[in-house]
Amino acid sequence: PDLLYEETAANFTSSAILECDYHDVLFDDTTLPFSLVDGDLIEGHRIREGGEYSPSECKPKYSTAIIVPYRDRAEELRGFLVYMHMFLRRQSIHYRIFVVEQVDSRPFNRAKLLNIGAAAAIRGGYPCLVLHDVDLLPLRPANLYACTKCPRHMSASINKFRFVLPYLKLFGGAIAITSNQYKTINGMSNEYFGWGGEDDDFYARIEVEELKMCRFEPETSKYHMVGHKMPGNGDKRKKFLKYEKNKISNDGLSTLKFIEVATVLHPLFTHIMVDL
Ligand code: BGN
Repeated sequence: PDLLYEETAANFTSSAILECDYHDVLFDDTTLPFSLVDGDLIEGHRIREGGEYSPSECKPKYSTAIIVPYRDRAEELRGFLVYMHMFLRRQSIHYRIFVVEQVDSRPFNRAKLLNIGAAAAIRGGYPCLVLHDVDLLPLRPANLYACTKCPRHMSASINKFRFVLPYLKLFGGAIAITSNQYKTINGMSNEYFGWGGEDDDFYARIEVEELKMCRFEPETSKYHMVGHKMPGNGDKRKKFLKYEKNKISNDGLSTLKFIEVATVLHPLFTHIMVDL
């Protein structure tokens, strides 16, 4: 807990009520007790259009934008949204879920979609970003969706990898990073079309800027991966990683160009559709 970074939610400063208590979240590591019923989720549970939630019984200390790059996985997205709202509401944080969908037919560009979502979240005043794959579900309530002082690799322990971290510098899946840190490293590269490598590039940026990454203990970092994510056949992996500082400033948030096709507020998420 002393890792946690104190952030005030800019838009939620209702002064009369007490700050939320994070003790229960951090120390109750039992299995999740909720049932997945959508009706129950939307009605009477104060999730606002666009998939934004803030507890009303206490003042949240953390304000987090969850950004999900997406294309073509409607069933997974549906399950993800229902599960995540149930999971996140129990954490007494203020959050909003942004789904950034690539609508063109070029190979999927996860990192560029994350940049687009991050830029929207930063414009919206969110101090903390969680960059999150749609096929990952957190299994431990103690895995708080808030930023730590260090950029945090949240999904270190995934069933698909038999709950073992495949390599020490793995920095994909689910990441919590402050908006300021994200700006410092100029976000992610826009050039990784197709599967793989963009997360290694992201980690390289963290190293170049000397931001130390961190993780919670493996037990807390457990995730369930839905389906089987594997590199598609036609995907070309980038075989180079960019470590140099000058390249970082030439490729990232500062050079982000895309066409925003539409943005729609759904009951459970903000849907940003883009042509890369
Ligand atoms: C690595 C990928 C990561 C991926 C992990 C886990 C590359 C870089 C090749 C130069 N890295 O191999 O992107 O997150 O596996 O699946 O492909």
